[in-house]
Amino acid sequence: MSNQTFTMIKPDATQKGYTGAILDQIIKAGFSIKAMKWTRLTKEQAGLFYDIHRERPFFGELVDFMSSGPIVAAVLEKENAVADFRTLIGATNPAQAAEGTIRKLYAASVGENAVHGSDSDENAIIEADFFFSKLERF
Ligand code: FUP
Repeated sequence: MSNQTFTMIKPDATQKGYTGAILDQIIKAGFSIKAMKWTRLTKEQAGLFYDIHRERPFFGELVDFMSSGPIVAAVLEKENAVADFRTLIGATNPAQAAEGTIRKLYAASVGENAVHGSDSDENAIIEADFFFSKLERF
């Protein structure tokens, strides 16, 4: 069990002005920020990040959406970070997300679902390394 996870606040949420509220909810849930940046993915970068979904029917839409506006990328630390963060954000489809979760509060659909959270310790490391060098983590 690792104590770090990786998140993105996705373009739908940054463009609707939810960045501050989402960060506030993350911090109040006990996560501390180890690295963070405001950036925008190119289509190529979004495709590389979601490479595992390349053969899925929604891949094109996913890449278009994830490169459609700015995102916040961050590395978060807390005991049991991966599982606790998945609980905080709720189900991939906001219609199935539990009350009070970030996706229930801020997501519009399964495609535009406000936040990303790593699904395993292994992927948390891969995803954090995609965005951040060692010099950017404190
Ligand atoms: P999650 O781990 O909750 O982000 O969900 P997945 O890894 O299953 O999916 C990654 C992203 O693909 C989701 F955030 C949104 C997108 N997606 C779709 O657009 N349509 C789908 O049917 C499933 C996922």
